[in-house]
Amino acid sequence: MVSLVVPTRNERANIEPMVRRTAAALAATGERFELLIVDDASQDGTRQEIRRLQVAAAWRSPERQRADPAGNRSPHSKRPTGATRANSGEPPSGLGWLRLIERDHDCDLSTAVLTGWRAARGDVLGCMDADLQHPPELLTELLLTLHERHADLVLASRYTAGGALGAWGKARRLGSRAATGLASLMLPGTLAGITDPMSGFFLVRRHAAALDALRPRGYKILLELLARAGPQVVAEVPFRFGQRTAGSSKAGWRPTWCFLRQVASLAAATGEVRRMISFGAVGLTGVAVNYLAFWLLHHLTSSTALAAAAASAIAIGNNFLGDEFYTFRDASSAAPSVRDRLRRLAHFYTLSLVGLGINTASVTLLAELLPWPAALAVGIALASAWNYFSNAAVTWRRPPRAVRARAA
Ligand SMILES: Nc1nc2c(ncn2[C@@H]2O[C@H](COP(=O)(O)OP(=O)(O)OP(=O)(O)O)[C@@H](O)[C@H]2O)c(=O)[nH]1
Ligand SMILES: [Mg+2]
Repeated sequence: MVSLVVPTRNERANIEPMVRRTAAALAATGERFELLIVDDASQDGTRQEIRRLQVAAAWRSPERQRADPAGNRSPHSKRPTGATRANSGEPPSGLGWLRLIERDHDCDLSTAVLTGWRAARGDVLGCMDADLQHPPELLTELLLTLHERHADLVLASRYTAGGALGAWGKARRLGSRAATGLASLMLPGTLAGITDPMSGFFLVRRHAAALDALRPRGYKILLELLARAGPQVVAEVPFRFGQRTAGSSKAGWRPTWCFLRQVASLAAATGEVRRMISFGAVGLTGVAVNYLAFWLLHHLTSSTALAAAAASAIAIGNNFLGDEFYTFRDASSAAPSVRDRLRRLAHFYTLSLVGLGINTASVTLLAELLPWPAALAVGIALASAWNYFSNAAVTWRRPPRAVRARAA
């Protein structure tokens, strides 16, 4: 059974078409389903509209209405318990239920989805926006892909080949790209190969969702799931993000702030912060090696430039060994042949040279504007950030998790 959670806040005008189209798309798969609408303190009659549909049966797909015009009630329905109020819109003896969960306190998108999943009865859980920006018709393909690809999770992606952002303005496109890029940089292991970790449209098998491990806050429940539950096989289906035609957006600064906190907390939970600290510590040993090597070499050669260049090369080699065998040991042990290690060494040297260039260029430019210790501090910070993120993304790149699904 598929349990699709749709969080709502003041979406009255979208409810009827969303429920009708969703029911038709899920009924087309032939699987039983429940549509759980989790409403947070709507004031515009959203709840009344859902209750109306529960009795009117207008949400049933045309096939279902024909198959069971009498609208018999299902014996499988049971009321979930808990702090939230819920009711069951029971379908004709067959495929679908329409349920409403009402919350009036602690409203938050991610916890709304989790509340829905906790009350859900299906072995496949899902999430979709109510405002039709996620085309419900895609549910049929999502479910098919989940089964065909034996995936733990299938997500609708705006960024994979065939996907699109639709009618978004420049600023919003840029914001979305920046958020996706930041998350991928900060969580390279978790998000390797996943093009749209911010998608709010996906299906996941219950056993791969690890509901008790999730600590959701804010908007990005998929990110939370990918990082904390770690589904093994992820598939993507392209889609074009639709336009909101009714109701108003709840996007704003609060979700942005929540997102930044969420990424930081997931980076800590998945060991990425520890990895950054380790990379920094290895870098500090490199400074000590650099000094020592320069001191020794300066005694052996009369050329200061040669001694400095050789000492730097030795220090970079030291850093490589520390990162290969400690900081990124999980990635390097997955490809331990001499050839792989030499390839990584070549990448590391190349990226370190670029880092040196970044440092030199920024110190040279900033020394005109700032006292030299401040200019040097900025140069070192920029070069260190470059070294870490470029090596995490290239030298010790984690194998991609996503399985590409059919193109649109
Ligand atoms: N239950 C619940 N649902 C919410 C909350 N905030 C937003 N939603 C719902 O979550 C879905 C996504 O919210 P939107 O406001 O459409 O966010 P968005 O798609 O990023 O923004 P737009 O593109 O401007 O529509 C919609 O179905 C909203 O009704 C909340 O606090 N609680
Ligand atoms: Mg929306």
